[in-house]
Amino acid sequence: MILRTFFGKTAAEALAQVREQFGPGAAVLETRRGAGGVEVVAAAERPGTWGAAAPAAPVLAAELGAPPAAAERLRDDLVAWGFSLPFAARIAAAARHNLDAEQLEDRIAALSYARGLVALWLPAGPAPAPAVLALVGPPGVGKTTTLAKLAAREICRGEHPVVLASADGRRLGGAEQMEAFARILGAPFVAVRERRDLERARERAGRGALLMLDTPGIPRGDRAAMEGLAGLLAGVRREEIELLLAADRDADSLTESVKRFAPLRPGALGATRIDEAVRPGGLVTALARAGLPLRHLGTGPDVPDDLEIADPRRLAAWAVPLPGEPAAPWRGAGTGR
Ligand SMILES: Nc1nc2c(ncn2[C@@H]2O[C@H](COP(=O)(O)OP(=O)(O)O)[C@@H](O)[C@H]2O)c(=O)[nH]1
Ligand SMILES: [Mg+2]
Repeated sequence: MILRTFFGKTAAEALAQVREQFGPGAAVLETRRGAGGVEVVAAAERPGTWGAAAPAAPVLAAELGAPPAAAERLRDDLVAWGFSLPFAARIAAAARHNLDAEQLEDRIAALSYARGLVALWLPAGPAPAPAVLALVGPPGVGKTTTLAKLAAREICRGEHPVVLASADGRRLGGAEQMEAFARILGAPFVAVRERRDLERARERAGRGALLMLDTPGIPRGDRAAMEGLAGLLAGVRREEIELLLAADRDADSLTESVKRFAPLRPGALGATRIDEAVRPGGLVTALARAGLPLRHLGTGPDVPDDLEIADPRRLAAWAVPLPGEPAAPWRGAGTGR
């Protein structure tokens, strides 16, 4: 998606530029009056192509001025579901500018619009075929469990040889847990202590194999552990490193985790504990802020069943519940509907 700011002496002038560059269906997210005129923030998937993917036919009907009560209600609903206030306000502003007054007043129409926008804002994308998959994250987020789920599936699919590896020498029995699991699955196992071990394991696995690496949880403030793991992963490509986030945490804690794990250069995100999240907007806010593609969802503790390939539309439907809709798609998950 492309976000761009347009300037004009009047709102009409700025909006004409939006239409010219982004096509007739561009989504206007924000309109601000400045000293020299009007500033409009607009979004499109690609210039001129928004129309095909827009969640609702955009009608630029709203006037500049105080937000109507219906937009405030939408914002407050989103905040109650865990979305950060600025993120909820951006969605409400977009709804205000792209829905007509009747649609905005209709709670289901307004929430459906918000849901569509959230799905568009969640970065996703097909996973490249990696040679390595390393899961990283805070202690207890579900790295070992998620790797076990993924490994069981990969081995069942049988498309390529799988080697399991663990760099978790930190937690008592950390590596043994993965080793025992490898034995159950009949897959080779390698304990990895340093970068050389990882290189040797890759050589041993051979071309076309997938090396699945479990890593130790890095607690807050443990810079030495973070540097050690960064060194170990230095030869692994970004898209082969997936940072796991626990969906039952709030937006700010998750954003802090994303920042803290940046030295490991994760190129993708996964979310666990979807089934435990009461306010799903926290995860969605953090994902949108991070701008990294979401790959996997852990939807419960069971190996290998509670795992999904992330689908932004399904996640958005979970995060923005509509009144009267059937229960959340994942066991125990979501807010009361
Ligand atoms: N409810 C729920 N529990 C999970 C999920 N993923 C992992 N767990 C549980 O979280 C705990 C920690 O998981 P573990 O894989 O050891 O975390 P690690 O320290 O990151 O390796 C275990 O009790 C798992 O069963 C999930 O998606 N949902
Ligand atoms: Mg573990």
